[in-house]
Amino acid sequence: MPVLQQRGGVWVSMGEDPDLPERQPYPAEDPDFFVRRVPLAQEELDHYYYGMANRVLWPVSHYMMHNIELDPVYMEDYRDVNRRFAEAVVDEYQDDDLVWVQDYHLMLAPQYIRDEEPDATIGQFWHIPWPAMEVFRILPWSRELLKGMLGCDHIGLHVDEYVENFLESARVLLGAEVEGNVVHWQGREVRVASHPIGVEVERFETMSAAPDVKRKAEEIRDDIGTESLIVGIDRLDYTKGILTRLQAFERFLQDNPEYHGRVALFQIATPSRTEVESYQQIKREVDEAVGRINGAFASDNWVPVHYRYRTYTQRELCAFYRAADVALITPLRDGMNLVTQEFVVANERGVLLLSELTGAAYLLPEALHVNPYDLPRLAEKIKEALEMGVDERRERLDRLKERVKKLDVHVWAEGFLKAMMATRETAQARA
Ligand code: GDG
Repeated sequence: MPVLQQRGGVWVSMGEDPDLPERQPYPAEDPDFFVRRVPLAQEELDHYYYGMANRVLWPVSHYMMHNIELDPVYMEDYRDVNRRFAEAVVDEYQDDDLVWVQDYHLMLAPQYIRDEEPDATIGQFWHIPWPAMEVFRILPWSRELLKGMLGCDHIGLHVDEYVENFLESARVLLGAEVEGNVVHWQGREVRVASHPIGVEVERFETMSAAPDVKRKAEEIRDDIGTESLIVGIDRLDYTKGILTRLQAFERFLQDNPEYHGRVALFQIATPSRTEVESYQQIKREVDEAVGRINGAFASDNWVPVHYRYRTYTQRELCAFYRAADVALITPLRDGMNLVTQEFVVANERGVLLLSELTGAAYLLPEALHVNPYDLPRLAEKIKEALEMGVDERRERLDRLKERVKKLDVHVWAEGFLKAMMATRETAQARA
């Protein structure tokens, strides 16, 4: 949104509401850019979005093999919808436009666009992990999907480890020649690079310092009433490690009775992809774990786990970030994890306990890193975080703030667009 507001352009987006117009200036009164919708029927939404994107590509990219549902119908509609996105882009395309494709929902669109506009400058950013080649190749359509993406000139992923996985996939599965970070493909060069995404730092800084947010943070702490507060904020997704986090907290309470009554975990889980069975299942498991822990440990004046299954405004989330002594961020896999960065910007004295299986962990060495599958260690780390001295907290958080500032989302967007423009200049110089 901020990039389009600054530069203008057309946002080609999925249209779920058939009553909305196909093309619309945004905002209506004083437009910065246009929205072009690709309308999807319910069945297409089920197969393309809930099917191929969220039952196939999402779990495979997060190494959640048991959640993959391979149905050829999903792939058929994925092709059709990608083609329609490509048609809409080609329809909007003007010479010298940059085409920036976002994420795993549109792996085939780059090549479809290239077929119609061979000279277009096309880039794609991939927001989730790129798995090891040996995992990606499980997909019956792995080669077709890769070829689709190689219609790009520039492909961005969060960290070098994902870049290496992508390059290896292209080399082994397609037999493509890979030289440094360039894939030579059908007479073209495709550059693959890390572009770690950030948050809107200034916005979160300002929000966190606002009097209403400060007041709300104090209210949260007063309401909960414990000496220490641990906070977890996630979409309710099986990749986010909410269940293992609860199990580790349970173990921590079992091992450390002296903390009973003195610490609480506030877990916000935002409803997400509720049509998908694996999401319904993780919700049931989380509900059950919360009930079990509170049933076993709560007393008349202490609730160990406060659990909310709902969405909050960004200001409210910011108050939770501020209120926390410890942010407990334990995904089983995560491309980056922006909650981490938002906490670092908004908080002033807390400890970041972060899964080493996130993109963020590669970039934030001063966090307390933990393997979320290692429950006993995770339980110990919770104690370590709670007991960390004021000086060490301050020192780590200051370093983390410096790092997160450099990752700002505007820096990310500028960096990606610059890389695409450099590609275009090289191509023009050659022609
Ligand atoms: C994907 C990748 C990568 C959450 N609940 C509410 C709410 N949120 C906001 C958070 C944060 C965002 O949603 C979640 O971002 P994450 O990065 O943590 O996770 P994904 O949604 O899985 O995002 C991830 C990201 O793309 C970017 O490339 O980092 O790895 O999986 O900003 O604050 N926002 C509001 N109410 C909520 O209840 N307003």
